[in-house]
Amino acid sequence: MAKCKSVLKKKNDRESLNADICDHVVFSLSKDIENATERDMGRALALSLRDRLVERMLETRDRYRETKAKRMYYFSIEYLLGRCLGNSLCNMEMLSECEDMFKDLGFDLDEVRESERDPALGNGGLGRLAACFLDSLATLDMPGCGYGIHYEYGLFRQSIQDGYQKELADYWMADGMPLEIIRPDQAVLIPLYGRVENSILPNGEYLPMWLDWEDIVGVPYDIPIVGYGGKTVNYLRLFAARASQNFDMEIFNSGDYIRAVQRKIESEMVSKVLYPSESVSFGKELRLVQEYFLVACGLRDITRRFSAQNKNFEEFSDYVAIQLNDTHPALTVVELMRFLVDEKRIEWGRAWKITQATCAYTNHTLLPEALECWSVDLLEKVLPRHLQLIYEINSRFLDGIKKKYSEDIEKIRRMSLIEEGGKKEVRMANLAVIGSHSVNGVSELHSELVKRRLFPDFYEMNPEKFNNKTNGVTPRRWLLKSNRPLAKLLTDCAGDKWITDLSELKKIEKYATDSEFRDKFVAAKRENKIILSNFIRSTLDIDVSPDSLFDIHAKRIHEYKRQLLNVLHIIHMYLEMVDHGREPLCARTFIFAGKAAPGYWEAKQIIKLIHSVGGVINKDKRVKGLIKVAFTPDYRVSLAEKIIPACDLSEQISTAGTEASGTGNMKFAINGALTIGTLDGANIEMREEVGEDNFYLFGLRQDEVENLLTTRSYHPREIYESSAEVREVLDALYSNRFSPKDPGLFNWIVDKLLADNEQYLHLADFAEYIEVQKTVGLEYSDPVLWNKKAILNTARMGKFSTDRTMREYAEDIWNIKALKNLE
Ligand code: 26V
Repeated sequence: MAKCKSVLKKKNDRESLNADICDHVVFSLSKDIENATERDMGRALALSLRDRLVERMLETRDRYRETKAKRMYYFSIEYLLGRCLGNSLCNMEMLSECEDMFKDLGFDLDEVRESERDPALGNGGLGRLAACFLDSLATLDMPGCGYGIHYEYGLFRQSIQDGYQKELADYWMADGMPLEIIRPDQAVLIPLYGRVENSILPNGEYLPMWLDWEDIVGVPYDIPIVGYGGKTVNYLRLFAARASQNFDMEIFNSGDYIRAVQRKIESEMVSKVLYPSESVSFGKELRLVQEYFLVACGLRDITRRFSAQNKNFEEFSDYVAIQLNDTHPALTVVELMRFLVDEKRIEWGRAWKITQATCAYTNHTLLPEALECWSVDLLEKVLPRHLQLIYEINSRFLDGIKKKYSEDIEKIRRMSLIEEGGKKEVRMANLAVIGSHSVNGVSELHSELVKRRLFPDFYEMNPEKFNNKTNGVTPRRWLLKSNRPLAKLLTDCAGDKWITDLSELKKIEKYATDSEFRDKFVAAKRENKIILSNFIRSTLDIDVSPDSLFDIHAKRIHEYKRQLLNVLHIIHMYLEMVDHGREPLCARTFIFAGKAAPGYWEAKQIIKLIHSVGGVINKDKRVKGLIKVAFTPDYRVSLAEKIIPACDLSEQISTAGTEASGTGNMKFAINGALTIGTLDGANIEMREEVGEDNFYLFGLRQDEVENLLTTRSYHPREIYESSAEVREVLDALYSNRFSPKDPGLFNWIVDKLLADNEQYLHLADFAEYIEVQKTVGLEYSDPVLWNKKAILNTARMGKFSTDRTMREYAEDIWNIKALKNLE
């Protein structure tokens, strides 16, 4: 526990804030206060907020320094922050006050907030998890900061033309980012390319020298991360690539000015754009350079901070923990070895122990195509010294295995860092495992599969390394800020402790059958549904009724997430109605949202399918408006904040054993949606918590899936032959009912679903999915029953706060402690 020595000068009362905003309008924006627009006021507010955050950030830094606290650095190639202004105001407990103040000044703060661009520096779950972690660390007063890349272009924006996804560039910084702080004085120099010269010192010591490298500069940009209550402000440090001064020297020498500037521009390419996740990106030189850039900038920053307080690198891991968010920053293991061995001249065995004690690795996917490998040739070109080190690490590691397991050649081949087939490649996952003291998965099932399916040999050798850390989400952004009607109701009935202790919501269990509470709960949901209906009407020109069941599937488009299964159900409902005259048990609005990787053809076709099916159903008079389908484009954090609070039924229907955890599933349930889902990822633990009566379960279990696939005994054509429902749906697709102008467009889907051993077993789960969906319709028609279940979902999701997740990492992996500001 530390005592705060600095006195905060900036006060949060209305008068001080008002004065600061006016000052910023004049002195930062150079405008007269009378002529300030809404946008100017928004910027001035952000700058005034920044002043307050900076003060607290300096205080937090002093607190950590003075206590010589061990710090955790989260290394992640992606962060999906979402808008920062509202969230920071909310955590500073200034949001309502600012809203009132803006209203008095004649402005609408909601509109100002709507105009902020989302920094979309991530693809999906992995990046958003990192952002939730940072929020929780700051809220828990823990010394934990994020390191990443300051991409100029974030994840592409998605527009829809004629039902097809079109990608647009995301220049998120167009209006500047008022909250960030650029720190050119802390820039670091990163070498790349070149060659290694092996020399021997007179004393016989081997001295490798990395020569003729090119260098780029990493310039840090800090985004303050304020914890709830405003006491602790950590930061996310993002590095932007800049050309080094050495280029200017070359310009002077060579006289070829334009070519030299060209090279300057090329070196700044490193942080130009975030890669959208898809397997084809492996092998791309620029991506490898990005990964190294993050690691090298991060480690230089950390070692510099460490050196300022402690000269003895033998003690490094007593003060520093580094969490590798998937394998993207796995080169940390090699870069830290290079630093300790080459620069600090620490003996190899000691250096390896320090590296392992510092690093820990989280796996986020089981999909084999997503496991990173880098070709030896590319590594040799970009990072020649690192390749040497990788060989050395591997050879010592394999020596150990040989000693332990003598001559099990197959085992040695599997565990080697080098894949020897055809083109030699380095397996980044193996590197991350052996260079870390902890390897974790992100849900109980996933962590079991990490041990059994991904790394059985490593698990056998070091079972103590492997552990589970079930994901969570931050209740601040995903309930307090994004669902204010529900948040208010919860606070009114259970007090406000839930904001930092989500398990407090257990207190509302007793209201599950209380009609007064239920009415208010329903009213809050309805308010959110009206907002979303209006949004859908105004952006898509689709009329949806807030009284219908909102059935929502929002996540990246991928075959394993089975948006196709959802569409098959919609088609089934439609055919039931128009071909058989059987009306659904309740009116439903199917809402989809999600981006497809630009190179993932099937996923893009699924987006087209959703639009085509929606196009036919939405305008078919026979449906009488009982089924509606809407695809809300450009899914991103700010859109998720609109969609999730309005959901009745959350689709979490991946094939068992494919979704590592999911975090959208948690956001929906906390906001009072019921889940229809498989026993996959964190669904399993959610169902345990909310109770099996309050979760719509269907589908094969992971072991059944594995059995079908490994014995190659899944023959979907048999299902087609024996099930009239399946036949009708697939025949409708094949007969161009949803693609009259484009015959054959969706035939590939039918062919794929009917192919032997179709990987995601869509048809195997179809019948049960349809059945359980019927139960959903039936129960939605009974509001007392439905809302009891919905209330119990909100009440029992306490486990899935990232506050719990972060406490577990802090205790079991990082060994870091909370350091409160006691003022
Ligand atoms: C997926 C794919 C699929 C196609 C081939 C290339 C490729 C590359 C990467 C990925 C997934 C990236 C890792 C990721 O985002 N995993 C997600 O992490 C979340 C946070 O732990 C977790 O909730 C999700 O289940 C998991 O998919």
